Amino acid sequence: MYQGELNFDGLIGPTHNYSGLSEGNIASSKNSKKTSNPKKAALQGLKKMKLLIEMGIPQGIFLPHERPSLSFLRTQGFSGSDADIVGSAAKISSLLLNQSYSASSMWAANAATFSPSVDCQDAIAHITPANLFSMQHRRIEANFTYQQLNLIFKSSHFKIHKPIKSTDLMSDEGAANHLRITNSHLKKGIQVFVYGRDTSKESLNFVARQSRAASEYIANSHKLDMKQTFFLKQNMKAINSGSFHNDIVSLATENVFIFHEEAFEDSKHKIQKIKNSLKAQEDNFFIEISKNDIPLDILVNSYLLNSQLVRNSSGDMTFIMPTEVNNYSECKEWLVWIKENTPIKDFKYVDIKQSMMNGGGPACLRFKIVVNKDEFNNINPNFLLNPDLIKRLEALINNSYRDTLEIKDLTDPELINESYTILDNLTQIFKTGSIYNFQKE
Ligand code: SUG
Repeated sequence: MYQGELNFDGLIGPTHNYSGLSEGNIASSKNSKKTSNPKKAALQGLKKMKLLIEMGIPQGIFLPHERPSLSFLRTQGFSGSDADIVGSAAKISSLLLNQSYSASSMWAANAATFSPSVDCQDAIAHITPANLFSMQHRRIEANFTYQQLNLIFKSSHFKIHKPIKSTDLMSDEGAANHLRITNSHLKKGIQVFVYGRDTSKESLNFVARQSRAASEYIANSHKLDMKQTFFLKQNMKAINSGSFHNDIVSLATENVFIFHEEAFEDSKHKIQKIKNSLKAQEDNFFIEISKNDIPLDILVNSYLLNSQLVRNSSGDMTFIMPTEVNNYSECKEWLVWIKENTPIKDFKYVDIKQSMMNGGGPACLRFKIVVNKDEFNNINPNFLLNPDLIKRLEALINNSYRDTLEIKDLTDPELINESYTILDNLTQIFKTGSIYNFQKE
């Protein structure tokens, strides 16, 4: 029976496209209106999941959300048949149509925030789905994420909260702005919440997506020990350089915490406070990347820290990075130093270019949790990847996903049924019964 880290990746949906919907996300803007390849995207994502399984780390999977979201378009005033709704949205507002088609639920790091039971004062694991208030195309993910979490995690062992009510002051983007430092996964840890703004407005070039009030709300409702909980503010420079989530400029796994010098405001002082609270424990690796070694813009372009850092079977750590890291000599030099001076001894590179072009690296694609054996037993096994499920998913993707999707294709009424048929097949493979609106109507 397993205990420790496992990850849930979002299966990339059949409508993956480049609409340029995320202001402040440099890759999303740069690749706006390019042609996407949903088939390649989904296979690349699956291949990354297989790598984790090969390393002995169980891998979970989230189903794609219903796209197009006709219920969202209805709330915007469109009505009639499915084709009427899409047709009139296409005429009146291509932005609304594109939002309704976004496959952004693939970035599971934004699905929710997780606190393992060992950190929570009521000794139960807590999960809060993100309300994703800041971006309209992402805000529509929250309800289905809540439903799906309830399908996967048994309520006897996991407390699934409702997403925080969406307001400007309560803006939550999930685990992408949350870190946990501990000597080993199942020991009590320190939780660090990273937020972009204290108030509803702040003078930035880009949106600061996570609000402090939302982070505090989650820390309280997860019943965390406040002596072991910290709140760090993102440095404005980091947000303005394109770090729209903190997981582009820092990461933590067990006793390794890596962060860029310019990731946080008042960094030296705040990090020292975290270090002090760890005093009694030995062997912590707090690794600061200086701007002289890797300037912020190179860190953001390479996605070096949007990587998965996992404990491997030999007891060392493996760093799973996007292949793009190889394009930057600064990153390569830093990796040489890392290998010599830290427990990170093994490097693996994954090609997830289709997701990267929308600003989603390896860490964005996964929702990391830590469970004990009893909790692992209370996860719905239908959502855990195994060789048979991989084969069935590969067959479905190869047979029914498109290999090109242009933005103008989103106006094609045929795409509605095509997407829903694939989702319907997925519910059969995952044995969920009817979970999408189109299956209930
Ligand atoms: O929210 N991109 C996502 C990328 C999320 C990355 N997640 C983490 N850093 N954890 C976002 O900006 C682009 C959609 C488009 O342009 O079509 C998008 O939503």
